Amino acid sequence: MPNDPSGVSNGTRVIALVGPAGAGKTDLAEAMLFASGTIQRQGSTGQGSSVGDSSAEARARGGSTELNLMHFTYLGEKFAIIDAPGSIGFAADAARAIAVADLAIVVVDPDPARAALAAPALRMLDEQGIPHLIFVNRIDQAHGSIRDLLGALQPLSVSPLIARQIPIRAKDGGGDKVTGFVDLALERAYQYAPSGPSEPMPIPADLAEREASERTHLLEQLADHDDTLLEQLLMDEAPAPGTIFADLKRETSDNLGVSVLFGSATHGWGVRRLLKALRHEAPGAEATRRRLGVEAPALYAFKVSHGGTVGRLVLGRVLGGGLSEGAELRSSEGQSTRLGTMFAVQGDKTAKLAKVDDGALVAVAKLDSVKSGHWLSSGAIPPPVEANLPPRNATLAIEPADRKDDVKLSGALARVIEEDPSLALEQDKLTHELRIKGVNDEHVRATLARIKRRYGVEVTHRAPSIGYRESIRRPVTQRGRHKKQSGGHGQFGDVVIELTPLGRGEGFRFTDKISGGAVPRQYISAVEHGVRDAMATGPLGFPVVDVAVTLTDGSYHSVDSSELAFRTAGRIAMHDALAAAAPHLLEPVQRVTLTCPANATSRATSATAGRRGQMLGMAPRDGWTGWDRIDALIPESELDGLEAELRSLSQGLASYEASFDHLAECSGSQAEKVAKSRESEHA
Ligand SMILES: Nc1nc2c(ncn2[C@@H]2O[C@H](COP(=O)(O)OP(=O)(O)OP(=O)(O)O)[C@@H](O)[C@H]2O)c(=O)[nH]1
Ligand SMILES: [Mg+2]
Repeated sequence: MPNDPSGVSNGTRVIALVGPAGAGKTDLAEAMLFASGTIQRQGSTGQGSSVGDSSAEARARGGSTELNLMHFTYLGEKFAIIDAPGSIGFAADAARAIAVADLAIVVVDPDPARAALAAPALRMLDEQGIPHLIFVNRIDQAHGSIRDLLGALQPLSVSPLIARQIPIRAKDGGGDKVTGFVDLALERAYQYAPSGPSEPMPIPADLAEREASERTHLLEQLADHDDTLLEQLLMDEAPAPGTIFADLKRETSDNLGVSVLFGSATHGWGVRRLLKALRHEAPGAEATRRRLGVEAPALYAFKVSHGGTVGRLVLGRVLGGGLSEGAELRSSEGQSTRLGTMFAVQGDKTAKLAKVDDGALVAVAKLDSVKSGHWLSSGAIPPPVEANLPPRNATLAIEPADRKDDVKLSGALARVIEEDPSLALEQDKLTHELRIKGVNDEHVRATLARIKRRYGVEVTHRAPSIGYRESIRRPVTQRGRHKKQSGGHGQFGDVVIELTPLGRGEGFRFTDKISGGAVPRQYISAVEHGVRDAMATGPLGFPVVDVAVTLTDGSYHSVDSSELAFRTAGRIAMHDALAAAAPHLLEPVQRVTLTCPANATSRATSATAGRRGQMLGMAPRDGWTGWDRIDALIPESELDGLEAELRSLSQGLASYEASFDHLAECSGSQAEKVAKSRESEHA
């Protein structure tokens, strides 16, 4: 994509809006569409009138539940927006799209106490090397100082933050409010207008001194990466505006510094200044093409959507050159694929396109073999794109409310799972439960609501059964006899087994020590079958593990013995042996790795202890300043609600990953509770 001499690019630049839930990303997208003249009225998410968040789930929640795609032209420059959901449960939806954006705007709240909420977004952008700015939104509600906010944000960022504006304040009743800003690069002041562009004004006299010192600081920050500017500053020469803007552009595109601007999405304040910054400073598709290693015109599929009226659409970004409908491309899987009908996306609206520009976001129909995360290319397939997907902390056992909907439900599940990489489905081997796994409870419930709305399938759900097991304490020798005389042909099987406990995790062992043909060869495996039958449900009602059975003796009848008779004898022997062998309950214990900001660590530790957790260790989180990592073992039955508890004690920031570690003996009141609920289930 050629850049013209003004440094302005010709393709479409993609801007991702990221940051904490409720910071105002979707409203900022709306404000950008309005300020650029793309829409005639500015709606808002608060009133359910925005271009973004058009889905029923997002409207009901009052926050984004999936990414929103939009595009606009500002002063002849083309832009596309990826508006990401901030809430952790829904954030994965935009992860792949953000990874291929040219620039991200981290939208934050002005309250310094809420700065930490921006940590995950800043961290992800730094790790993936995605150029970014910070936009401090809700400046209409700002009470603290921007300096304090920057102080709280700086430790979360690898690169220095560059304050680009200082607020102009006016007394307002008891406190004061922000009524405009001084732009430090331009050295101009603006007063916010109730609607429409801010108006130029002289720099207020009482701000002159602060302006001068903040501007000097900004220039010194730039001089860290510009020796010529450094010399000019040392010589007390005033740098040319062109130098300053070129440096600011480089700071952003090379991830040397993070510019911070502020304003208000709902009032449209500071939005035009932000658009100008994008126009002059946002890197274009060419830089992203290089970052991702794209060598020929290609399409990266960042999401599959089944939500619209046009059926299955692949949402993607074009890089490395424009593409036309019908173009012959190769997929990551090596298949040759023709580009289907293409659409531009504006919220929930789509418009057909015959060809797309370099850099554009596009929705493509009839790409059935293309999945989210795949590349399509006219040349070499670029390397896989790394995206940041959260762990799945919530599981629900589900079934259709109406049995007739079984097939409909599997179809619906396949679609929502194809759309959302943070969902997964599993069938539990023991309980045969169908389980849906998602990031958190809210995420899974929103998915079930979507299934009902779109596909008309009502789903009932409950907490998944815990995989309890049982084992024994005492060795036992036991005879099992099955004898039936009913008229003609009878049934006869007779075995003696020794049942002994094994070590944890050793499973099951069956040994045949029959000598002299007490049990004929051909019936031995039937005896083992019978033993296994009895192990499926032990005396406490759960599958039996970690036992050894030795077949030592028995007898047979030349006419009446059969496989079935010996299988029954084996089952009887094992059933009685288990009951006599001091059975006990085993519960699954998960190894849990928990991460949280350090100010929440002690509360997270007590939450762990309160759930019968055993602490394994605690250390600073690798590479995350001000965060801790806790390792613990927690019984699976205690994990229910942990995710919600952690979030509530950490402003929504703490999270955990868990995986099965071992089965542990469970006794006392805990075991009684489990046995009781098992009994009532059986009743
Ligand atoms: N006062 C004020 N309210 C705002 C401003 N920007 C957004 N809001 C309100 O804040 C609420 C959340 O805004 P959204 O744009 O939905 O927030 P978001 O960042 O998209 O949130 P998620 O989609 O959940 O990540 C809405 O009620 C907005 O109307 C602002 O500048 N000032
Ligand atoms: Mg939103």
